[in-house]
Amino acid sequence: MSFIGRSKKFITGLLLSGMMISAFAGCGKTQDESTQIPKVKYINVGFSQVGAESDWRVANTESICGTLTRERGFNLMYDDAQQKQDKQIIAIRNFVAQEVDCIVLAPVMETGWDTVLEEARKAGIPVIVVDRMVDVTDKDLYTAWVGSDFKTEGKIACEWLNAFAEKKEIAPEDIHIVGIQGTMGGTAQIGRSDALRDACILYGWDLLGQEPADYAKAKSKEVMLGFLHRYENVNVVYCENDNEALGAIEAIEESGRKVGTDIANGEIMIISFDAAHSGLSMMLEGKIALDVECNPLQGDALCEIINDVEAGVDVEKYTYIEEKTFTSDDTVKSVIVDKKVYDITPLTQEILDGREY
Ligand code: GYE
Repeated sequence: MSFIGRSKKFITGLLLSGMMISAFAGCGKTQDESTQIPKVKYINVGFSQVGAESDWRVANTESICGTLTRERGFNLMYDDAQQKQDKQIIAIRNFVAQEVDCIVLAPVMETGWDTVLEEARKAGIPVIVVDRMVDVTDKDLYTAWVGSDFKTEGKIACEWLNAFAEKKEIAPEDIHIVGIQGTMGGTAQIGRSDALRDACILYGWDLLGQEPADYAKAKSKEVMLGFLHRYENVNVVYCENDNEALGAIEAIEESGRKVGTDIANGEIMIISFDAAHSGLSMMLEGKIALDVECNPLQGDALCEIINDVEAGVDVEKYTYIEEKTFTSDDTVKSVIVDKKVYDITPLTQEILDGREY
């Protein structure tokens, strides 16, 4: 279905959906620009993003919005759901009403998508899922998915901690660890939290507690202050993203403790995910020991998939984005997860300066 053939309906849709029009005024477009009717045949894409909760999310939005541009043949409608699933469902229904060519969904959580994705399917609109996954009974409700292997990210972090402890001759029962979790029910949280729980059982670490902080710095600081109050012996903090790591560091320092890798002598080690600029800067200061990258630059892969789908070309169902792991401490050079070797790169200023986000 081309956009030109149904522009009248599209205009009506836009006029009816005042709420959506205001939401589209993101992604660097002005409201007027984003609602302008394109004169040439663009691919109309509706993008429902989780929110702007973290540095990762901001980089992800910039990557997708910076790729699905007019110059590349797209007319992008962007909706920020402020971390609310019901807002995402409303956005998808509006995209369907406007008969977009394709819907891109970055779901806040895995469950609860069957009905609305069925509505998109009935309207003949392909749905591409990005970042976290959707847990639906019929996998054909979405055409493709692009994102990261979150469970593997978690396993890399835990294998690193195990190898680090062995090299430093720290007994497993002397590892007193807390987990600061992401938004509950999203694939990133599930994968990373599960990996930690599994490793604690496998290696015999003392898991003091796991609590959610929605990937946000302020909430994480609060959670960490609570942990410090309850568990004087905590010596490792497993933060499920960099913003949480920044909050945990503030809490630790304000309560008079020191962050670092010398956990046998009272320091508290921070493990984090994303490898955003903010997290890696803290690593260069020696405050984050390990940061497993979660690459938010999904725009190019997504652009290719949408073009293929529109051209009727078969696409891969799952596309994983490449990622690295960085450390402030070169004790461990690599780890093996599910028989694959993952290098652990000691971070330098030069590496940080050369990164895109
Ligand atoms: O790690 C976190 C973000 O789902 C991978 O969500 C994403 C996570 C990311 O807010 O920073």
